[in-house]
Amino acid sequence: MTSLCHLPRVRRTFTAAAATLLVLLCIQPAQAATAASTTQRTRAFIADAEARLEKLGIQAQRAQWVADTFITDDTELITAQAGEQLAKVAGELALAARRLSSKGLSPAEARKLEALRHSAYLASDAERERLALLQAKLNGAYGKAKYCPPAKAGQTVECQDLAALEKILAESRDPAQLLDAWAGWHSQSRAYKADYAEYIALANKAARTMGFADNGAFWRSGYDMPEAAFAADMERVWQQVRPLYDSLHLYARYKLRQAYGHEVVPASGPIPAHLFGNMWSQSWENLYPLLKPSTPGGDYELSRVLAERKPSPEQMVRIGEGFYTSLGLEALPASFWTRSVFSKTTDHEMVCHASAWDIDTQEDVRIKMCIRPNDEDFNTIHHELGHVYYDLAYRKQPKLFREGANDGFHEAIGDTVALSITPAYLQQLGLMRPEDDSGDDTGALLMQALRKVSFLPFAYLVDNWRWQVYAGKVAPNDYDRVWWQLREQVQGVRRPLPAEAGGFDAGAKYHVASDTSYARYFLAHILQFQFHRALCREAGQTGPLHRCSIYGSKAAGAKFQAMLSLGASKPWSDALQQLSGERRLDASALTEYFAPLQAWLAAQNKLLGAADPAVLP
Ligand code: X8Z
Ligand code: ZN
Repeated sequence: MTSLCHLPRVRRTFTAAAATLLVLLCIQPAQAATAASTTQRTRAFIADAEARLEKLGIQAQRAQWVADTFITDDTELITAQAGEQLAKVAGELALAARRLSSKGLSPAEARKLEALRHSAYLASDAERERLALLQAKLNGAYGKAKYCPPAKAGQTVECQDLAALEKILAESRDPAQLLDAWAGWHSQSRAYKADYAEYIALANKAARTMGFADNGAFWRSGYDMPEAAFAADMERVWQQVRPLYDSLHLYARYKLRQAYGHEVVPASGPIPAHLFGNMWSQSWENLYPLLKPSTPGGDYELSRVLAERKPSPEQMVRIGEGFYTSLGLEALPASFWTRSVFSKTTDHEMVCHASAWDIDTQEDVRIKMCIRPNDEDFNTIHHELGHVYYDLAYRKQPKLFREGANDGFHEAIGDTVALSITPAYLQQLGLMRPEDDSGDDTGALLMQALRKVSFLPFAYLVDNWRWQVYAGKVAPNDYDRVWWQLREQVQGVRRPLPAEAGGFDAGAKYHVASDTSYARYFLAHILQFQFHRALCREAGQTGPLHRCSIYGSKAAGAKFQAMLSLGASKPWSDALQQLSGERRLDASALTEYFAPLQAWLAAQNKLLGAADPAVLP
């Protein structure tokens, strides 16, 4: 039931041979076999499962690739069928694996058996088919949604897709236009709210079959620790970073009030969601021109440079690849360049949300993106390539270990590399003139905070909402109420318009519509700073973390590659320890990275009186 943004590689397969094996393993009395032969049979079961999951997984991946890059009713059905076959077999194997003992197995074999146990299962063919169809329909509905504003007299209706609406949110400073684009997109998801509610009920049923309280509990169980401990860990780390976010929010409010006026931005309480330069107010880099420091050099914007230079999408991806190869990692396979999709097609619908694909879990790796020449996409390219390099690094592992140490690791790899896109590195690429780099780091650090710190509460709350939905604590009529309660409390952002009956604002986010877990990004935003600190150490850099770039460091590359090549063969804390010496999530690397900015924000907020609503401008 987990689908990955880096993609659905659900574990499933079932054939006549597997059925025979199950009969042997599960139905015949265990005592009839000697301990040794039982162990042998369990080993055979694992090997057989791996082979079948690999085959069906590849079929499902190919179908999904076509459905995502070419949305039609037919491709939706084909991908649903492939997904359903995989789900059926993975579920049956999971049930069988749960009846087997790991006694006598090596630690690696026991870990594989444990991985096999981790698939949800619906016994009824009809329900499984429905679940797979709903998943494909929701994904397609999100991908092709468009806002068609009412036509003005004498004009034809011009419908706007998400990319067009995002561009307005990024560039416009007209609150009415921003509000229209925001509301236009958020009104789309109501069309698939009923499908989503039905999907949740079926996914829960599948998770319950496997003994989980609900599908949220199933998701939380995938982190080598008790699920309650995982939720507590997220909360602990969120509290570590909250003061930094609060300072940034305070400073942003002051600047937004200056830009939009007191009527639009309140002196206290949550800020309207349409003003953050991003459809979900999840990353605020487009606010940089409004928030930038007045120090010299604060004027530099990568987006502006890229808009002037107009590199092709492929050229931008080649720059990304160049970073990875500078670390000593391999060049991307030739098929990556011919099979990836870098631009939005105009003759048919596609899902533009960026993703990385590992079609055959060997060398057929690809990315799918609708690349625009701006700062956000430049960073996202490095993010997607991180998935691809992780896939390539663990391709020699057995099938069941060809995964990230956990899904947060997978999301953190490319972001770790992107943390090394420093002013010094941009100058090396010729994307920054030396005279634009004043040596004062405040602007670059603020930009980084607008990407990373602003994101943390959003990443924290998406699955908080979803866990409550899965747990049955929030009925469809309350989806919006609880969504906005969390957004106000955690993010300090409010709905810019009154809520409407039948609304489904959470569904306006890709990962909700496509049922991709989101806690992974919260973990990734903490882990990437832990990885960065460790790799900078390895690269022999002793200066401040935010100035470190590991570009060109073969030592850092080798250390990184050693962790990546483990895949999921070890618990994630072992993988983390191998790289950084740490065994748990810890935001101290993030707070160390932003320490100079935290001091600057505190001084600014004091100077501007931003902390005191009575003296706000
Ligand atoms: O979905 C993504 C990636 C693909 S895994 C582009 N991200 C999240 C989002 O867009 O909401 C990256 C950061 C958060
Ligand atoms: Zn990703």
